[in-house]
Amino acid sequence: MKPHDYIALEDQYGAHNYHPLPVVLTRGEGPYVWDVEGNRYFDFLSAYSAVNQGHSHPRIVGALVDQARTLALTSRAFYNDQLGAMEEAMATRFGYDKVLAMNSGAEAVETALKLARRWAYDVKGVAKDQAVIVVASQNFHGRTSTIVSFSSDPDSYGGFGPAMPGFQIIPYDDLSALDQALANPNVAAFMVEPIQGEAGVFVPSDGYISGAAVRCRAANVLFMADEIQTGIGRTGSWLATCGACSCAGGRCERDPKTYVRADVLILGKALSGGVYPISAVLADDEIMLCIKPGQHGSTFGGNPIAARVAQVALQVVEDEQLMQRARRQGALFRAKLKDELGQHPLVAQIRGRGLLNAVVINTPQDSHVAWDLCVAMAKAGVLAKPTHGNIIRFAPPLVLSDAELDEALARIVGAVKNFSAA
Ligand code: IF1
Repeated sequence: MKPHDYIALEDQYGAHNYHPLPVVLTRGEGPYVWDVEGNRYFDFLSAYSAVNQGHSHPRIVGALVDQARTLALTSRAFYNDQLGAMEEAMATRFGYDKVLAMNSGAEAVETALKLARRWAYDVKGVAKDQAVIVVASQNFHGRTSTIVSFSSDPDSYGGFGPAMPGFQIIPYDDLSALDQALANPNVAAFMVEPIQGEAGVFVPSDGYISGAAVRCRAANVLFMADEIQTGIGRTGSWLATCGACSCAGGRCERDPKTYVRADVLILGKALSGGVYPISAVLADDEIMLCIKPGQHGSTFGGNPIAARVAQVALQVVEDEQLMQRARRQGALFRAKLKDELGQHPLVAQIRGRGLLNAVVINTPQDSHVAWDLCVAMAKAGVLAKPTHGNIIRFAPPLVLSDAELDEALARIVGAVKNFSAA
């Protein structure tokens, strides 16, 4: 079959809820993927930051295959011999009492929202059905009907109403808007992305995240960090909320004034290195034990494969020092890109943290330029995808060598320079 045959097949039998780049992939290894005609690409999307450890990492795949052969699924009607070890590994690494394992990111977000409501009623004493959860505009937390209820993107929420009540949207990166929202005693939680991914890798002002956490604590409101995309090394530290260090939050030895610890931490994506859907919510007992047996769960959540894979996927990040690499190579990437393209007429801005970066293309949002540029980069051997029309995200796996990073950079720069010449 030719590439267009695969594309036609998906087009005919698959729902049309995506508009992929016209590349048909068949194999991946480390930072690379190959298409069905044998062309090799640098993967600068990393499945939206799910493959931080690189494609088909041998240790992670080994754990997956071995556990699949041994015991795949029990349901949570019984104990299994892998889940507790995964919970312990995560709780100690990130510094929380308890872990609740789910599958997709959206499910973990839903879990956090349900936890916040239960905590508001059971601990904070908010009157029945009055709890409010505050979120930021331009957020992306997933696709469920509840989550899209508090999206400010018409593509996400439009035509899917009625909206779930009990949410308030405030501007991102605006502490005085948060102050106003927190004046309402019914507020249960503030949920926020430390860097907004879908919004176009929007990095907030210094002090925004720490300021938000401090304000939430003072108002007896849970500070909930959605680190599904930013966590697990991507931005140069275990968590983006914990700034620029490489320790996990729970073992942080830095200044407690700058060190931010979310009351509820939401993880997904790279928690499995991309080989399996695994997500988790972490919180202390006062919050997590608000949910009692029978009140929340999932057939697959916390299954033995997931539990085993997550342990190895986290260990790989530590053993291969992926957060240190993301921090160092991210700085190199932005510096070299600014050097080569900073003055280029197509480039409006280069921004990001660690290896979560974006280039804002100097065209209106509804122009095809960023898309066409991604097609040109694909032809040059680098895969990336536009978001919001004119922003291109650059988020490679965290396992590139410096030479590979340079090669990918040369291809990106070449594609941009030739593109404008064309
Ligand atoms: C798609 C974006 C990225 C997320 C944060 C929760 C979720 C996501 C911060 C939900 C998921 C994905 C989903 C993916 C596109 C992608 C994305 F462009 F839409 F925003 F990465 F930037 N919180 N993000 O980023 O996790 O349920 O998908 O496991 O195709 O919708 P999920």
